Amino acid sequence: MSVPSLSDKILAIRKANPANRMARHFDPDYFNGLSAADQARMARIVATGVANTDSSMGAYAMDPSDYNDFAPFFDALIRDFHGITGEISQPHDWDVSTKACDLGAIDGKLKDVSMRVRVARNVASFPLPGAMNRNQRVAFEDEAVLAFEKLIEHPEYGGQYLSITPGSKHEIDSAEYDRRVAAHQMFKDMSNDRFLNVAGISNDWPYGRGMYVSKAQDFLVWVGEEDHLRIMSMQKGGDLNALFGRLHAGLEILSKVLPPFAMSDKYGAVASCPTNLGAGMRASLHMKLPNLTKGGTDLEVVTAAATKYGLAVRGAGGEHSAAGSDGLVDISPSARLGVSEMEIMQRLYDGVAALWALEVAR
Ligand code: DAR
Repeated sequence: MSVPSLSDKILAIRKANPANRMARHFDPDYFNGLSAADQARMARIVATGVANTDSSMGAYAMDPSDYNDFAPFFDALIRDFHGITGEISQPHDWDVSTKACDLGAIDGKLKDVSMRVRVARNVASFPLPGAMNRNQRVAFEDEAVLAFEKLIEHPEYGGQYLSITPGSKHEIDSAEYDRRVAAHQMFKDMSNDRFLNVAGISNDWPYGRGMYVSKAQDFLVWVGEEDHLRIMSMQKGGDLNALFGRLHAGLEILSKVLPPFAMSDKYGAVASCPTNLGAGMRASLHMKLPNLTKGGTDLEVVTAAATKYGLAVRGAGGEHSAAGSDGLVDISPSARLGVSEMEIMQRLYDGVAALWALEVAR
């Protein structure tokens, strides 16, 4: 019996798993028309969605050039996920002074929400994490450490770099690593993620991985997670303007001391996953919605309500996690491509106001 070809496998996945966007948009005729070298490249890009048939996206770019080199495939995938039919363009607007967005003004009870906004950035001079070898991961980490030495010169961002690369002069022990993960600062062991494993993104764990954390613990940079960098601002309380302003200023400093970021004219910030293109931003907050989630037992009602306001709902433990028993959920705007940073902040503010009104009305 002949071994099924990659195309045969993907067509079978498309039938059995219609939610797998890679399978939905994979075109065997397009694939067969590629050179052998490009077929091998594309096989790595789609490997995660072939092995994990329950993927929602099912593809990761291996190099910034992939989005151009395989444009027919990626364009269809990106339009599907981001819901864009017309022209794709990525505006940038970080002017936090335009409109006050303080959740505490909606209700005093919203002053204790935990907020986080992050952007994904990759530098153009390295392959994306799925195609890096161990030396490249450590070499990139060394570049990031040099940039952090400059960041530390700014008092509001002063802090330290914590590496989990064996032998690094910034290496922390496993107890400190576990403590930082428990504090929701450091990312979890990537080698446990079946999606990232097949894509090669978690290869060489834990080499080339670490995090920068400011003294105030309100500005962090993950090094070597799903993207080269995840740059984030975090704080309790409802002041979204301060949260976003801190991220923007920190990003500006880093962009001047790091090698140039991989940016696409069409898709904005280049990311490993097509879901993270555009602003490359995920703005989220943890809030308790015990009524809308029936004490955390039911995400259906809150997800349906959130979708109406362009918001996504996750459990507070991150992607693929459940809600807390007190109804604690992670709320974030879904749109990342074709919307500016300030539009994302505004959608989060407006969406939270609407969800809170539904919560207190129950
Ligand atoms: N689980 C993968 C990725 C989905 C998007 N989330 C990211 N990039 N962290 C999937 O294709 O379902």
